Amino acid sequence: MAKEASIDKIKRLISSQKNIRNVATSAHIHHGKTAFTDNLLAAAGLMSEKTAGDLEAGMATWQHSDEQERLLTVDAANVSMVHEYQEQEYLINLIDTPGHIDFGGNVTRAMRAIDGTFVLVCGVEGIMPQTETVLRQALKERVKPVLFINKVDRMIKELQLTPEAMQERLKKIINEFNLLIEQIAEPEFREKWKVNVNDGSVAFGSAVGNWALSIPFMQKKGISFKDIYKLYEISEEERKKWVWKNAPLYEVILDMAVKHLPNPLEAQKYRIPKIWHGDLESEFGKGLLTCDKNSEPAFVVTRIIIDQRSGKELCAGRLYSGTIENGMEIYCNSAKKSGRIQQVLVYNGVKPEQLEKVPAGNVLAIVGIKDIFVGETISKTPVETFEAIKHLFEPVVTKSIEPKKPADLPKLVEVLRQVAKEDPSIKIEINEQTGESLMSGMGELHLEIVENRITAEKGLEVKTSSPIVVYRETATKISDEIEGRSPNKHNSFYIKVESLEDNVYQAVKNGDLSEGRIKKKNPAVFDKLSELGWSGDAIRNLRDIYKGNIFMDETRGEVHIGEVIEMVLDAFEMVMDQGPLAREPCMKLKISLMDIRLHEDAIHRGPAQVYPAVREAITGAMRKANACLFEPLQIHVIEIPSQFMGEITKLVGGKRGQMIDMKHEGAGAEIKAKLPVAEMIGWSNDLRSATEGRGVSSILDQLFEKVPTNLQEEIIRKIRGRKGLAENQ
Ligand SMILES: Nc1nc2c(ncn2[C@@H]2O[C@H](COP(=O)(O)OP(=O)(O)OP(=O)(O)O)[C@@H](O)[C@H]2O)c(=O)[nH]1
Ligand SMILES: [Mg+2]
Repeated sequence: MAKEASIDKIKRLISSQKNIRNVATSAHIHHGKTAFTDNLLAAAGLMSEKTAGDLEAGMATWQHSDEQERLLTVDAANVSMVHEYQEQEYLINLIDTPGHIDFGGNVTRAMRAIDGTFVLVCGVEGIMPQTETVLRQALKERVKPVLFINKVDRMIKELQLTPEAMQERLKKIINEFNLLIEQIAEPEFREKWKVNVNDGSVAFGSAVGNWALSIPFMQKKGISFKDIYKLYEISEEERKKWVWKNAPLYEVILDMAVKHLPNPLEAQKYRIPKIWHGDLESEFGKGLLTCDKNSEPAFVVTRIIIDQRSGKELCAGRLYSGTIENGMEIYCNSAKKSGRIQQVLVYNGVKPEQLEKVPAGNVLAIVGIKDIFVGETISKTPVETFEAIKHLFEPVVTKSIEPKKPADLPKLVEVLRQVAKEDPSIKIEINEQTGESLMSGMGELHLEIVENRITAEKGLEVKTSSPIVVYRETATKISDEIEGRSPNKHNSFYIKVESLEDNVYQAVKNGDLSEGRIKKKNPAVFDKLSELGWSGDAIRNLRDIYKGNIFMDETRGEVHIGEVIEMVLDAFEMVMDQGPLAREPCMKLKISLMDIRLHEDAIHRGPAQVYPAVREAITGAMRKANACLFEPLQIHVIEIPSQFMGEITKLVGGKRGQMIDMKHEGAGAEIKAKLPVAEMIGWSNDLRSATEGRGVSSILDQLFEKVPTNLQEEIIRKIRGRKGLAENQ
C-alpha cells in the first residue's frame, strides 16, 4: 500500500481533538528556536534533512529575505506535523516565534492561538531577561510552558564542564525557571506548572546537533551523561548516526508535547474564562469551554498576511468552537460586517493547503475576509468578542515617511494601511494633506525592517526621517474650574483638569478597564472601578475612557446635556490626541465637566460652537494644572563581561540614564538601567563599541516620566518647529 501523504493524515487528525497539540517555541533572542523548529520539520519528512537548522542554507520557516540576510526571525511562522506516540498519531501545530524584542508583539499574538509552549534556554547564557518576558506572555494567556535547555554541545566544548558541573548547571537553570513560574503564574498554576526533570517536562540537547534527551528517556534507553560527552570525541558522521538512533530531537521533544502539553479540550476549560468575558453558562459560552465542533463557530485572528500578487488577505488564527467551512457566511464582530469564506487552509509543514472544513481546536487560516484586524472574533451570528490582544509595550520610536515621487502618495496610503494590518505593533498616522505620514514601531530595527519591506516587497520608493520620539502631555496639579466660551458667546463649559489616579491609569494600560465611551450601564467597568475604590456616584459620572485619559460629567440637572454630550466627548478626544503644549498626545488626565451654560436654541449650539469652547476650557485648565511633557523611558538589562563596567556606567550616564541595579556573577555583570528613548537612538551601536561587541541589552519595561524641567521648553520649541505650528496654534 502506498504511504499515506502527510496532508491526508492531517485531514484525518484535525477532527480528533484529543490528538491535537497547539504549541509554540519561545525564548530569548538566538537561543535556537528556529533551528529547533527546522529539525522537527525535517524529521517529519517535511523538509530535506540536510539543510535543517542550517543558517546559511536558509531556515525553512524564514519566508522573508530580510530574515535570511540578518539571520534572525522577524515573523512568527506556522508549521504543522504528525507525530506517533504510543501507537497513536498526533497533530502538532507549531508556531516559531521571533526572539528580538522589537518583534515581541508577534509572540503576544501567537500565544492567543496556542495552549502550550517550548521555552528554550541556552545552556551557556542561562535564563535571560527575555526568558522572563516570554514566560509572562505565555502565562498571561494561560499557555503552559515546558523547558528545553539548548546548546549543550557548547557547554561541553566551550565551557568544558565536567559531567557533574554540567548537571549542577542544568539544575540551576531548572530551579531559576521554576522560581519564575512561581513568581509570575496565577496561584492555581504556580505549583502545577513547574517543570520537573524526572517526569520529562524538561529536556536538554542541541538543536543544531539534532539531539535531545530527558531523564526518563535516558533511563529507558540506558544512556548516561558520560555517553553524551563521548559524542563530542567521535567524528561528525558517527555522531549523527548515534544521535539518530539514541537521542533523536523530534522524538524526545514531540513526546514531551504529547505528554506534558494540553490538548485543546483540556486547555479551553481554563483558558476561555481568562480570554473571553461573556456568559459562560450561555450556549455559546459552553461551546467555547468544551471546544464543541457543533456549536457556533468562534475563530480568533492572530495574524494577517497579504499576498502581494493577488492582494488576498490570509487570516491565520485559532478556532475555539464550531466548524469552519469553505463558502460559509460569517460575521466579523469588531468590524461589524459580514463576509464569505473563500478558502480554508491548514498548514502541512510550512505550506498552507486547502481543506473543505476544519473543526474547533485547530490552528488554521481563512481567505476571503478583507479589512479586518488582528484580534477579530469571527462567528456566524453576532457574539461577545474575545478579550483584545494587548502587547506588553507600546511603540515609541517614530519616523516620518513620504513617497520619493509625490505622485505615489495614494499608493503610500494604501501600503501603510496594509502594513498596519499585517503588523499590529506598527502604529500609522496618515496625513493625506501634507503627504507626510508617521510610522511608529517598537525600536529602530523594527522600523528599518518595515521600511525595507515597503521598498522590496511592496515596490514603493520612500523617504523617511531620522527617528523622532513621541512625547506625552499631561498635568501634575489640579486646576480650578475654567470657562471655555463658544465663538458666538452664548455657550460656556466649565472644566477642571487633574492627574488621573495611578491605579486607574494602570488598569486602563493593562486592559483591565477597556477603553471607549460609556453609553449604558457597563458591569465590567463598574466592578473594576469599585474594586479600585471609586464610589458608585463617581462611577456613574464616567463618560469616556480614551487613550489613558478619562472624562467625567459632574454637571447636575442640566436638561440639554444629553444633546451636547457627544460633541463634548468628540472635542475631549481631539484634545487628547493633540495636547496644547506641542500637539503631542495626552496621557493620564482626568477631565471633569463641572457646569455648562447653553443657548436655548439648538441651532446656536452645534459643533462649530461646542468644539472650540470645550477645547478652550480643557487647554486652559491644563495650563492651570501645570501642563508638562512626559517622555518615554525604557528599563534595560545589560549583560556584560565585568571589565566593561566602567564603560557602561559612562555610557548610561552620558545618555541621561540611571543605574537601578547591578549584579556580578562569575566574570559577568548584569546591570539594570533606565534610559530615555530620546537618547537611545543608535543604542545598539553605542553598546557594541563600549563593550567590544560583547554586551547584550534587552528591554524589561517601558514607562513615561516627566521631562527634566530645564529641557521642557527647548523640547516643546523643537517639536512645534518640526510641526510648523504658529504661536497661537
Ligand atoms: N552550538 C550550538 N549552536 C546553536 C544551537 N542551536 C542554535 N544554535 C545557533 O544559535 C544561533 C541562533 O539560532 P536560531 O535557531 O536562529 O535562534 P532563534 O532563537 O530562532 O533566533 P531568533 O528567532 O532570531 O530569536 C545560530 O547561529 C544557530 O546556529 C545548538 O544547539 N548548539
Ligand atoms: Mg528564530
